[in-house]
Amino acid sequence: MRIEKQYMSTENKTALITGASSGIGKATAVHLAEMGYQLVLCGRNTLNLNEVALSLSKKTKVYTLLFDVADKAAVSDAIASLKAPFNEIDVLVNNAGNAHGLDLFQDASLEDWDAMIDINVKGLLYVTKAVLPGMLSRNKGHIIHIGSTAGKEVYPKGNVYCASKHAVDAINSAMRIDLNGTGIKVGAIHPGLVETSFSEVRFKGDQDRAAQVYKGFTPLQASDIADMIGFVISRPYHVNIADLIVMPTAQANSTTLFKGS
Ligand code: 8X3
Repeated sequence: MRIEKQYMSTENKTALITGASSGIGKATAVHLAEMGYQLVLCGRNTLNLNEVALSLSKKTKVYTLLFDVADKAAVSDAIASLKAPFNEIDVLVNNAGNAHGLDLFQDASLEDWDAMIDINVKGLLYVTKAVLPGMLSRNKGHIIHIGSTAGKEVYPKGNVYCASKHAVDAINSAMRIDLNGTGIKVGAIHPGLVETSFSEVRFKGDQDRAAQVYKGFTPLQASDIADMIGFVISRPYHVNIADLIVMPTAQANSTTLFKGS
């Protein structure tokens, strides 16, 4: 049987990336601009977001949307405000997400838990719900969730961060069932240790503690995950990468890491 290969052309295609002002989101913006996508870059940090947008504007059409993914009304208003040529989203990269704290369950703060559930879970749902109607009306689109190895297993003191990423894992699987037959692809990429500002945010600005996380081995870089996203969205139409776990070679799982190489 001959399977017709329908590679996704990027001509006039638009990708919307949340958390695009730094880390994996920023690297993804750079990578997708290279691939020829038009970009809608979303974030909360005006200065950083504009800087990314400006640097990519020589390569492709870029539009920025400033909103907090955890603010339901702001999310739907921002997505509804998109006009041509940015209003037909072909690829949604649900990247915005953070860890707040690394504490025993009994010591962790409710504020940290709220932040992780609001951003990592509710934020992802709000953005997806706002983007989906357009994809459904066109019977096409590709949604990529950035999960985590913390969504596949739990580790000491990871409690609610791990729970939030397990929720992303469940949402990814559930959406694939409910959207089956609509023509929309849904998949997740689950990174292990990636050297970004992730640990600095988790440890509330403690740079020394954050740097320790990535010492003694070669961690992934944000560009490694951007590269994976580029791969996933450039498969032929009949191929959907549903779930992809990516770790540094030195990492076997959340608690097994070979340091000293
Ligand atoms: C990032 C990976 O191991 O710090 O989500 O949770 S980990």
